Amino acid sequence: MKIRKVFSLLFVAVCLFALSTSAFASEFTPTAIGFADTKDQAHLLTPTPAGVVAFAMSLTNSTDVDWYKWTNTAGQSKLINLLLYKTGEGNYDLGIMIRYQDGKETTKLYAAEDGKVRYIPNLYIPAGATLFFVIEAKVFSDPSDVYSIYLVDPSLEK
Ligand SMILES: [Ca+2]
Repeated sequence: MKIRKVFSLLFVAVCLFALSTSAFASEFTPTAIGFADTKDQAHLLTPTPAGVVAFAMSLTNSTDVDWYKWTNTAGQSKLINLLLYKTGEGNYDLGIMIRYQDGKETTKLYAAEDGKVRYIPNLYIPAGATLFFVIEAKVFSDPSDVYSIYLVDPSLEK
């Protein structure tokens, strides 16, 4: 009898957790709808020192994409480390494009898959060039899955 009570309490606790998780998901979703859906609407980011998250967001559904950009205005070339990390079950891809100062652009190139991480170290961005990158769902699981972008300029002090 006592064990049954413990189990029923556990069951209630699990239900409460599930409820609060879904409440979070429905609350979170509207903020991500329509965010940075095209390259022209890319959200501007600024590189940070190593270990600092530049931005965190979520995808709304399997067809949602989020574009970001950064223009190198330092007057000299930069070596940038770009990393995507994601919580939850889904699996997200990281694609990059570089637009050079004369307007020429690369095609979209994808970072190699490494579990929940996509990592491109030592990305050479010439002066005046713009780095575009996009987060796409390879496998979409839930809109409450949060991804974090690390856009690191190692020459910056923390
Ligand atoms: Ca979006």
